[in-house]
Amino acid sequence: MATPASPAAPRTNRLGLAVLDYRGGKTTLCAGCGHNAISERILEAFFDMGVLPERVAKFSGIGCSSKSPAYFMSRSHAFNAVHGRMPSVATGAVLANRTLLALGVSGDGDTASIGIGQFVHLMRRNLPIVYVVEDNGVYGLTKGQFSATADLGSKLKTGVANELPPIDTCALAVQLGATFVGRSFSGDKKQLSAMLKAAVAHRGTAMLDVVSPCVTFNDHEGSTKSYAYMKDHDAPLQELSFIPAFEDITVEYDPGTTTDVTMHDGSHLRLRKLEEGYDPSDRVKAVARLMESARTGEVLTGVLFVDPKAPSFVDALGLTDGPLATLPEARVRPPRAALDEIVEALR
Ligand SMILES: Cc1ncc(C[n+]2csc(CCOP(=O)(O)OP(=O)(O)O)c2C)c(N)n1
Ligand code: SF4
Ligand SMILES: [Mg+2]
Repeated sequence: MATPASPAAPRTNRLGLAVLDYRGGKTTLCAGCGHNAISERILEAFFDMGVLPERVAKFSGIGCSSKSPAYFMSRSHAFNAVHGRMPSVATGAVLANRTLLALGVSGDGDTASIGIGQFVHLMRRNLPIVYVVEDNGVYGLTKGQFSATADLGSKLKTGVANELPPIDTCALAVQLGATFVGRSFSGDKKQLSAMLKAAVAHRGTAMLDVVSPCVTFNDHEGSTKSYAYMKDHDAPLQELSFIPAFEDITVEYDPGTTTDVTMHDGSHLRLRKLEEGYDPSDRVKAVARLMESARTGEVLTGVLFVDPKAPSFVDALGLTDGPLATLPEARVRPPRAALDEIVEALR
């Protein structure tokens, strides 16, 4: 008699961890919400990259999007900040402990409405952080008011039209100096996964604006952040593939149409151009191309800008390698002679 097959062992990553080790609490968001799909892509990216969950610090503000870090990677550190104030909390944490891998999850309201002041300063500092904006064009948590990323003329379910022009978080981030800027769609598994992995490998600010439809308040006809609109207007700039440093480069390479970006850790982000002449290292053209796409109503997705060589904020500040909390007293307290010198100078 044949012996019954034993259940297959779960797939593990290079740390020997299973996907289960990257899971979080059960989601309380609406079924079909784009944010749930983004949570899945985030945990898969960290699993595939073999990042120890305990090395990751998750930061968020307030909103359905900002609740989502509770639904992945329970073993990581987490801080749910005040609405729109996540960047300053994340900045403090990263400066105090540069060994952490920071992940910020925000919403379009949290980032572009109440949090715009914090967002713009984060973008110009090049703090090492993966900053994801889950962009649905509305305040989902407070029942669907327009946010600052809602397109001009976009309609609420009641038929009310938005009369204000949108803030494009990507154009703003590129213009302010962010060193990795991309836009994706919660429904595009392949593109979003590659972009998240490259963002994790990047040592600087990686800002990803991910169109993430709110099925309850903004997925109707007339909305430009709906599944249907994205299906018809998504204009990908490249086909992306990401090869981590620990894998051999086996993907075929066609130099005429492909740009290969080497990330800090030796990983490769491969961009197979779909649009003739698009150069992701040119800030001016990236902003121009985003403005052009806004005019035509298409949603440009892919890596809009990348500069893997710019010094990060922690490098520029010359911080110590270890967490500040672990520094011995002898390194943080000035010696008696130094204090005496200061007191003497003030006499
Ligand atoms: C200081 C402050 N002002 C206003 C609110 C109310 N509020 C909670 S969430 C939210 C908007 C969230 O929108 P978004 O960031 O787009 O997240 P979503 O729910 O759409 O994912 C607002 C205005 C608040 N919690 N705190
Ligand atoms: S209200 Fe909208 S954003 Fe919030 S969980 Fe539901 S679908 Fe998602
Ligand atoms: Mg929103």
